[in-house]
Amino acid sequence: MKVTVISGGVGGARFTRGLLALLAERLPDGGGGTTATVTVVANTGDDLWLHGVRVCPDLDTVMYTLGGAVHEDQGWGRRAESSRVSTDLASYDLGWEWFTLGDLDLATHLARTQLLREGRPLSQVTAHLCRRWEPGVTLVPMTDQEVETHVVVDDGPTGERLLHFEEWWVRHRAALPARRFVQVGLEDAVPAPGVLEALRDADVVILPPSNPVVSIGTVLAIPGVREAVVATRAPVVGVSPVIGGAAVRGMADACLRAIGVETSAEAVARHLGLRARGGILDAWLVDTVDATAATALARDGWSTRAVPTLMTDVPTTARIAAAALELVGL
Ligand code: FO1
Repeated sequence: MKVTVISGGVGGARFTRGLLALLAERLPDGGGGTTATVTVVANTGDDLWLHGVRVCPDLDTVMYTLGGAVHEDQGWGRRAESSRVSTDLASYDLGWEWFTLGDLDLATHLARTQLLREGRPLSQVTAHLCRRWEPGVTLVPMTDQEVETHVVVDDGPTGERLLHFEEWWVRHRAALPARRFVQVGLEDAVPAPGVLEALRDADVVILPPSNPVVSIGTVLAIPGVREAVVATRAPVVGVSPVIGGAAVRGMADACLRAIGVETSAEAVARHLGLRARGGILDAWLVDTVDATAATALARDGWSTRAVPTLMTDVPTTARIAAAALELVGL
């Protein structure tokens, strides 16, 4: 079975961890893993240059989470991390106190930057880093080109200014009202090698509970990707990142507000759209508290179901993944 997941950071990584546990149970390879092949197409719009190194938050969150090295409470960065280097950099009055790199994490960024400087594309660099972490999936950036999400915020009564997504998200906790999001570099971007094939050849395409705007939306904005999702023969099923009118993680509601979408399981589904009517989804899994959303969507031709969707631990997440697959007959 070929599964393709379109992922942001924490939500997508945790979902995929549960999915792998489910697949190991259903399609065991005899060594604790699975004969199924999972490709994760990850958002790289959060990426940035800092202290001369390339930081790829969502790629690293998936790699560390599936590689067993993630700082579990944070959902990003390394377990058992330290911050001697970032503290010392601050003594040079360099860096931002609101976004720091851990010492071990810095090794990943130095390795990635060295390989990039040798002329290797990000997809090959990511494959190299994954040889160490063995995430159990093929982890592919959405594109090998630099595409960075920036946020347009008010600047005085008439002006507006552009902030890198990480500054808006981490420094300002998404509290500055966002007028819109801009993917800087999008016009020169093409899908990374393997992305379109993973969507075309999949037996199922899953949209995990990642941020539908700045994570899923950014991946879909890469020229050719959305079209590949619409065209795939595989069923496309999504898991709502909104439970009971609130974003489960992060400040997805601030992103939804910026694009005029209500923070509800039903509104996010309709925003992504039913494939039969020009959208990208065939099915949408919502939480039990949003059963009315499931009913409303079902009335409009959606394949939906309401189950507990809070990813509290791996076995629970495996059950969520099973419900998502079941929704599309797998
Ligand atoms: N998030 C924070 O809230 N504070 C940080 O200092 C921070 C540092 C950081 C370094 C590397 C990295 O890969 C991620 C980091 N993040 C930090 C998380 C990051 O904002 C998120 O992973 C995503 O970009 C948003 O989903």
